[in-house]
Amino acid sequence: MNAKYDVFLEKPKSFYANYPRKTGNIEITHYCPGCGHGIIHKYIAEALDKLEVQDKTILVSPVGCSVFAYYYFDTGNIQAAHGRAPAVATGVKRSHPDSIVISYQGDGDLAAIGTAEIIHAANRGENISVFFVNNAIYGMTGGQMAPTTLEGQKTTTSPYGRNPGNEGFPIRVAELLATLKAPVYIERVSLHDTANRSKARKAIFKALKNQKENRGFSFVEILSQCPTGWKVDAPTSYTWIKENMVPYFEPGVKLDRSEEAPPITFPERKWDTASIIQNLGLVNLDIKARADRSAILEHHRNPRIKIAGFGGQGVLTLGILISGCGMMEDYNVAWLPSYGPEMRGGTAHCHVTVSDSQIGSPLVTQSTVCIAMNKPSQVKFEQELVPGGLLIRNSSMIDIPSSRNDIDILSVPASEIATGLGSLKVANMVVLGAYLERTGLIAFDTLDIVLKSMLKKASLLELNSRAIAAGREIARNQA
Ligand SMILES: Cc1ncc(C[n+]2csc(CCOP(=O)(O)OP(=O)(O)O)c2C)c(N)n1
Ligand code: SF4
Repeated sequence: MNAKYDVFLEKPKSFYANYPRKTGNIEITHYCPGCGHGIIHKYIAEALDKLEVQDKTILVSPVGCSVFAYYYFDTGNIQAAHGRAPAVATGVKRSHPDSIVISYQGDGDLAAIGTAEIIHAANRGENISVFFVNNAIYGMTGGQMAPTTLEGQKTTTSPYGRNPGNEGFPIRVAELLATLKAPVYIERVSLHDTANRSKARKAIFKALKNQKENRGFSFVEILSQCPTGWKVDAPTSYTWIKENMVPYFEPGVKLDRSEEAPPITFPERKWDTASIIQNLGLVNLDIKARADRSAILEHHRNPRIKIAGFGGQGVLTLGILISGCGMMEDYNVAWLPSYGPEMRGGTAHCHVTVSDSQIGSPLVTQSTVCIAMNKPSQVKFEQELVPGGLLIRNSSMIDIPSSRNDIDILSVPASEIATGLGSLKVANMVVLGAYLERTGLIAFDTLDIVLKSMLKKASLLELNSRAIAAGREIARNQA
C-alpha cells in the first residue's frame, strides 16, 4: 500500500467510531446522499488529526442540516441558536484561549439571521476558524431562498426565480468580510471536482493551523452541493455548482495575512472581586469577605434561585440585590433576567446563582430556591424545585396551597406587609428579609452596605430596612 493514500482512506480519529442515532443504522450520517456537508466534515476531521488538536477542539454547530454535527465529531461540541455560532465561539475561545474553536454554519444561518454575528466576530478578529457552507438554499427547512440564492434561482420561496429587484442580490460573504481590517485569512473554495476539493481540504487545514498558531480570524466559504434542495441528482449537483455558482461566487483567496500577522497575545485578565466592583463603578464599597460561613446549613449553601412574579414587583431587582450581596461576600454569582416585552404587568423572572465554586451556566433549571411573588409563578416554578428545596411564596397573592409535599415552604404575606408599611413596592424586600433570615446566606451587614449604595434617599432606605425587618420576623415565627 502506498502510505500517501493510506492517510486519505483512513477514517479520521476525530470522528466517532460510529454514529448511533434513533434510526438505528450506526454507520451512516443523517445527510442526504450526495450532500456536501459530509465531505466538509471529513476535511475538518482530517485536519484536526493532522494538527493533533482533537482533544482541545470545540465545534460549535449551527441550526440547519448540520445541526447534528455533534453526532460525528469526537471533540467538544456545542449547538448554538440560529445564527449565533460566531458569538458562542467567541465566548468559548475567550474563556479557553488554548482550545481550537470552530464555527460551522450554513448560508441561512450565517448570512441571514446571523449576519451581525459573523461580521462582528470577523471585525474583532476573533481567533476562531469559521467554515461557511454555501449551498445557495435553506436545505433543512425544505429549500427556501437564502441570501446566497442566485439570481433567477427557483426555490420554494422564489418560485419564479430570485428577482434582485424584489429580493436583493446574492451576497458574496467572503468578499464582504475581506473588506475588514481584522481577519487574517479568507478563501472561497468549491467541492465540484477533485482539483477544487483538494483546494478545499487545504484551505480548511490552513484555517485551523492559523488558529493553532494564534494568528487570528480565518474564514473558508465552501460552495457545497445540496442535491435535495436543488432537486437534482448527485452527479448533476457538481455540474450545477460549476455552471451556476462558480461564475458568481468566484473561488480563490480573498485575503491572506496569515504569515505577516503576528501571533495574538492575550492580555492577562484579572477577575478578582475588587477589580469587578471597581469596574462597575462601585468604588466606595467596602469589600468584606466573610471568613466564616460555617453556620449556613448545607442545603442552603450554593443556592440556585428562581425568582418570579409580575413585572413591576421588583423581581429582577431582588435578583440583582442577592447577586450584589453575594459578590460583596466574595461568592461567585450569576444573574440572568427573563421578561416579556410589556413595560408593566407582564411576567418576569430571573435566575440567580450564588456559589463557592465557579458557575458553568447562569441558567437555573433545577432550582434549590423558588421565590414566587404571585400565583402563576408558584404553579409554574415550584415544579422545578429539587426535593428538599425552599419555596418562598407571597401568600398575599397566592390563594392556593403548594402542590409539593417534599419541599420546605415559607409563606410570607409580602404584599400586605409592604402595603401596611406604606408602599407595595417593597414586597420584594419583605421576601428578601425572610429568605436571608431562613438561610443565613448573606450577612445583614452586607445587605445594609449594598442597599446604601443603591438607595441614596434616607426615607427610601428606611422603608426598605423596615420591610426587610418585617420579613425576618415572619421567617423567625415560622422557624
Ligand atoms: C430562530 C429560528 N428561525 C428559523 C428557524 C428555521 N430554520 C431551521 S434551519 C434554517 C435554515 C437552514 O439553512 P442553512 O443555514 O442554509 O443550512 P443548510 O440546512 O442548508 O445546511 C431555518 C430558517 C429556526 N430553527 N430558528
Ligand atoms: S437538504 Fe441539502 S444540505 Fe441538507 S442534508 Fe440534504 S443535501 Fe445536504
